[in-house]
Amino acid sequence: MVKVITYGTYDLLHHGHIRLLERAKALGDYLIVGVTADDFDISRGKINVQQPLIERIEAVRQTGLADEIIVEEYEGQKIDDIRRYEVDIFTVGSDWTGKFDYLREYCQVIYLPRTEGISSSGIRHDRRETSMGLVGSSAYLNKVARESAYVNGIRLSGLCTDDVSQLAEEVRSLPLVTDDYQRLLDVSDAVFIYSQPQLHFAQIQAALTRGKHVFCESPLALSERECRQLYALAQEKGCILAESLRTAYSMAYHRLQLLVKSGRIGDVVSVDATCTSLLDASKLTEKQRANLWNTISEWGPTAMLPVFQILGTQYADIQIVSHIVRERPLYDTFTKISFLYPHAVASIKVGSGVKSEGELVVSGTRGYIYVPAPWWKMDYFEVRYENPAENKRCFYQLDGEGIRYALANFLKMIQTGKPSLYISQDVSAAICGVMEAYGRGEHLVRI
Ligand code: C2G
Repeated sequence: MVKVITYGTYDLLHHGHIRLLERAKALGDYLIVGVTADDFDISRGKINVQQPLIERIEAVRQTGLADEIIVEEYEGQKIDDIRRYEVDIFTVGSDWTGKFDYLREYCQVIYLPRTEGISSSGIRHDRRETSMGLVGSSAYLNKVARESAYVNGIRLSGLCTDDVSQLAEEVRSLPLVTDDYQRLLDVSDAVFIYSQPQLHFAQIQAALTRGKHVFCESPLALSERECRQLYALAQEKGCILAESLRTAYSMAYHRLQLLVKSGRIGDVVSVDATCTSLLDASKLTEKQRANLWNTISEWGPTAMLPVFQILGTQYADIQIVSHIVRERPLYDTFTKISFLYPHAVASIKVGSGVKSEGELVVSGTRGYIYVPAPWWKMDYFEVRYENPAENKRCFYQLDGEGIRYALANFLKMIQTGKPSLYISQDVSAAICGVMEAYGRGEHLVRI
């Protein structure tokens, strides 16, 4: 019996895939098809896959061409599989010609002519592109513009800003650059908002009112009530409203949460997150200084994310200690917030005028998780125990600081109509609640 093996993502199965499988089957008597796992695709840069693994496996099974289906999960697995299943022939489409010659050591390698004129990325792209407008003046929008190129199905429609001085040429040369927000909405299906926090509520409300989807940097609003009002409006309008906090969409951060929730470090007693980045405001123009976010807005939501997602949003008490250098608008250079829970405590430290170690530590009754700085762009963390021999190191792919994964998830939410599971409305509202308390000077001690 001649055994043949082939591998693929098989996203949005099309006739190009099926023709490949038919010809692969014809090469022998028994065809094994390796379907790539979601993580494996992300690790090799395929972040736009629409269907989860289970759906892609089922689509291949439905063709009736595979005698056996396995999952491809790691780099180099092909060698293991060829030896384990005693494969005679490895085959794959000619777009991979030369890439798998190393397998000739284990079996025959045949590249089959690729079917021209069809591809999963083409189907994704044709699935009604989403035009997305950028809102704000921060240099962060330059990264968003660059990262959006990795997400097929998103097209940048334009920019609404009152100051282009920090924006790169590729942003300034978008089809529409205006300070008229309604004009940007005219040409957009969705907006990415990274403007001043105090503008978020009105900008989100205006976009949703016009049936536009919104991806906005946290905080969505400066009060819990307004935040929930926005989510209610999004639901009423059938639009997506999601937080664009890139950390929430990174594989490493998502897996960290799953490990914690699975009890691997026992009961969590403390979560400590620090985010600092020194800012030299003296180099900024007057306009840039006026558009600066205060530190609690810039870093607070990111630092609060693991606190609220691991310990929940129902803290019993909160204490805020802040170094405030300006009242109107409020500007802090360093803020520490402590949250008291019935059986746990959490603290965040954020600073733009103070430098500290940007680490995240989740402390439990059996062990703890340590994420080195800059934890908010994590691609690695350690699970540590009393006996170091039990320690576990976890590595994950993180390209482009994670912004492309956030954008890919935003697009998926728009296409499926299902809001994000990455940041719940309660977490989003809790963040806004802290911003509200801070703004009112509640629970606040000045240093
Ligand atoms: N294919 C084809 N014609 C197309 C599209 C795809 O012959 N128009 C072939 C590919 O060459 C591949 C298989 O169909 O052999 C599955 O393609 P994809 O799902 O795009 O996955 P890909 O990552 O290209 O698969 O490690 C090997 C790779 O996983 C190969």
